[in-house]
Amino acid sequence: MNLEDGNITESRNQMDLLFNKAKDKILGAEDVTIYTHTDCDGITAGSILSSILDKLEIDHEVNFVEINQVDTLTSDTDLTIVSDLGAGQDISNLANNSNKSVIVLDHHPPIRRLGTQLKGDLIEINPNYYGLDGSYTISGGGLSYLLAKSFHFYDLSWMGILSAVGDMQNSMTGKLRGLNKEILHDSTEVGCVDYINDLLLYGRNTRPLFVALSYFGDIHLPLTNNRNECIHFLEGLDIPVKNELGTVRYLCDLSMDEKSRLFSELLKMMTREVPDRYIKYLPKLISGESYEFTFEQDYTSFKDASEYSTVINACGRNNRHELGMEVIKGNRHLIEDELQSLVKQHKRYLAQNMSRVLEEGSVEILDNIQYFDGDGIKPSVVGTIAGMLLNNYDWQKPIVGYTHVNGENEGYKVSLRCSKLLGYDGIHYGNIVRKISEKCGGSGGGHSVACGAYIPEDNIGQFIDLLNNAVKL
Ligand SMILES: [Mn+2]
Repeated sequence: MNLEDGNITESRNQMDLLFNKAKDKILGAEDVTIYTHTDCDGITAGSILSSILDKLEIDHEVNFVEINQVDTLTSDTDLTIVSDLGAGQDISNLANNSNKSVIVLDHHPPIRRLGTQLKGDLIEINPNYYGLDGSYTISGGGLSYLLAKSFHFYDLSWMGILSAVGDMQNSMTGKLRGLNKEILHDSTEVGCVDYINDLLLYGRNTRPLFVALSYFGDIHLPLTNNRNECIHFLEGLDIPVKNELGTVRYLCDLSMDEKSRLFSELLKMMTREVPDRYIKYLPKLISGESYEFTFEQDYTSFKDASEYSTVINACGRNNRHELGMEVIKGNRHLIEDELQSLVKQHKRYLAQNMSRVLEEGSVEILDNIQYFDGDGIKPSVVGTIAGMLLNNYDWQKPIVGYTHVNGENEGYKVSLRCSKLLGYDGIHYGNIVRKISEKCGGSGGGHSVACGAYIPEDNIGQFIDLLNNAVKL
């Protein structure tokens, strides 16, 4: 195994003791309830756990839940597994029954101390207890795979890669790190995953290269949203847009030579656009590792891990988590049509709402941030749309979008996205947003360059002001 530092091996061994305990619990269970998060990582984690239990022929039910539902969850089964959430929430409702067991597999910062026991039997496995940063070393699905590994179900390892990529664990360095590398090792060993160094253009298998290029990066470039310019640019580099048969070419069709020419030109172009202090980070924005599933067909959304995660997110964000799980579990043939129309609708919805914000000029520019009132946009995609808008505006300021949430806790769902370059500056927006949202009577947090919050109705103005003042660059 090729892991970066010695400590990781010791941490891994300590975690393995718990995985073995969890394995015994599962083998002794009559039936199991699974609660997992609603995002790509959570859906994938649920799929791995369900696949384990299928193989063992143990009855189970998978439920997809939001973070704020965790403290009210209950279960009738003798074993409950909570994945990709639970570490940061009160789980005493689940774990206070003396003849029941709970396994928590979460990579988020824990609120309980290591070894905490409640009335029921609790096995809590979390990398943060062992000095490993759960935001990039392993995902919720990754932990679920390590559990599968204790049963020798190595064939599920590709799902651990899908969940890591879906959780953006590779986004800052362009490659998977920490325990994710163990999963990558397993999945290449069994031959279900290939990885190559490639350009980080989204849509390697499904977007014509000139289209992929027009969406590239979170910095505004002469190529941004300009397909004609992209075609000229490629022609200038002697990279044909179509092959001899007249079929349009995708990134995955390019030779290494063509890719390196493209890399150099993009680097030059971006160097002209950014302040000097960012230049050293540019190569990481342009190239990195891409992960492919060997058993999937070329030119489909399932070949590349990041495109696959978009499909799963489309399911999750449209409240069709079970559809995403069936895809991952290999039952795609049963839901092919439904899935296709859902993904199509999802993409159309995103494009329409993005154009609406652009056309209405709703983005307000403040000194240190820019924001838009995304009223009417579904709360689950306001962040996706903010991210899509980023390279149309000033990439040196984070962009914040918010939209109404209905239901019990009326207020706003707020999402922030910014260029990775700002993340390299060392600003952790997830932490800033968490603190400010608490000041405003809400809650929030997340990654350094992608995070969100819930803010009470009347305090949204205060939130925007505080955020604008907090991030003096
Ligand atoms: Mn996760």
